Amino acid sequence: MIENTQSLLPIKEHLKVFTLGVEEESLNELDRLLHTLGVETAQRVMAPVRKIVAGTYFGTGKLDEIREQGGDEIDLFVLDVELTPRQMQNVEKILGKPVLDRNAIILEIFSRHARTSEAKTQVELAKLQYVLPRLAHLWNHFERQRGGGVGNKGMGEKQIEVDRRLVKRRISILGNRLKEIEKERKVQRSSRKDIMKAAIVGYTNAGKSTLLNTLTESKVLAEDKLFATLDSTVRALNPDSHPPVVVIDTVGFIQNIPTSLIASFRSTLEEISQADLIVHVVDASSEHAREQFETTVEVLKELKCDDKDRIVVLNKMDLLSSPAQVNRAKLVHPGAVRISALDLDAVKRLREQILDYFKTKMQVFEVVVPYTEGKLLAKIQEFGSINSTKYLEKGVFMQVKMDTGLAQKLGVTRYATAKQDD
Ligand SMILES: Nc1nc2c(ncn2[C@@H]2O[C@H](COP(=O)(O)OP(=O)(O)OP(=O)(O)O)[C@@H](O)[C@H]2O)c(=O)[nH]1
Ligand SMILES: [Mg+2]
Repeated sequence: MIENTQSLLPIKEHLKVFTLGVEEESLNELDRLLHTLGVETAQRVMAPVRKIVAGTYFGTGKLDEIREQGGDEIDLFVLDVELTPRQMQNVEKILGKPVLDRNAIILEIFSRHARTSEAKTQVELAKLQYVLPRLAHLWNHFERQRGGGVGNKGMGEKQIEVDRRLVKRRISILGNRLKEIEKERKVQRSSRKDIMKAAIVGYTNAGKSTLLNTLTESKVLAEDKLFATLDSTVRALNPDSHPPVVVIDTVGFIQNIPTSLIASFRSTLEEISQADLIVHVVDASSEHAREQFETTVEVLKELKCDDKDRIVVLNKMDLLSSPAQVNRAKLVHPGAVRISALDLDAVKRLREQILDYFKTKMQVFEVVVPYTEGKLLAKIQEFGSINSTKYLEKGVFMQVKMDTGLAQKLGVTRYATAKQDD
């Protein structure tokens, strides 16, 4: 039975991988994804496809060529496209070696990096959903890993049937577990519903976790790895601010992200849709800063979060040396805040900008809270900035600056007649 720990890649030291892609930038990224898995590409070929061949994606002539070029030394072919189960099986027959696609590589990275039980459940589910329709041919990879030979064919087919049933059962267990986790998350989220939230989003490796760490003085794992973060961490802005603001670190995006992954990470990604403000971090030092910026914008659109207020941050500015590089970075998004997440002063400026954003969303209200309404009084004091307080016969009169949405929820609806400063 395949488990989360079961690698989709053949287990072998110094695995020799041949990558085949249709687009240069994406193929380079595939090499980086493989590098994250500790695998270096031995050979690579770019072969733009004018018309996708239904059964094999690439033309069979091209595939024959690739097999010849790869020769005996190749252990695995990775195609930088999304292959249907049937295509994968057909291509494997032609190439005579194990074949994986881009989605399998991303899934493998996710499964190795998952740490929290939520992330582990989400990834295992996505992985099994990927494996199920491909079990017949992946089974051979797994069987080799188990150490046994492939055995006699009849036995193999029986075993595949058993595995298929086990995988289906496991998918349903994981689905239920995820529903439970989602419920818990909802409870956690509702306890934060009155607090202002800024979600840090962006392409993988942009520096999101590093920025969260400097903004909130925490120690979330930040690494030079693709998809180092798979779960969302919530931290209060530090030093504490008024209004209180929490910052949320999120899983990074990548082009052509497998849709099953997006679906199983729904509850994690939902943190973004609950946020008031999106802090979109871009790695300004990447050659592909603009494409990565656009991919993130696209994914935000898919998550229906594109209408949210946003601050764009060009990060890693410390790595740009020439004015030409700086100018190129600026073009990614004129008006972006330029920082290095490692530079405390720059991060402090960004912090001010985030706070200013929340302050502009606030209005000055006047309210008289009866002495019997202790809870309401406490909420107003916690989330608002009190300009003045008077103790009247009917209750406490306050002139308070607070978020208009929250004020409405609390039933504080009268705007102050004379606008006041802080
Ligand atoms: N020089 C420099 N390096 C940075 C900066 N910000 C982040 N890094 C480095 O970039 C790498 C990736 O940073 P992370 O914070 O893990 O990136 P992330 O966006 O959280 O990545 P994922 O969680 O994988 O999506 C780490 O090695 C960081 O030390 C910066 O402003 N300057
Ligand atoms: Mg991270």
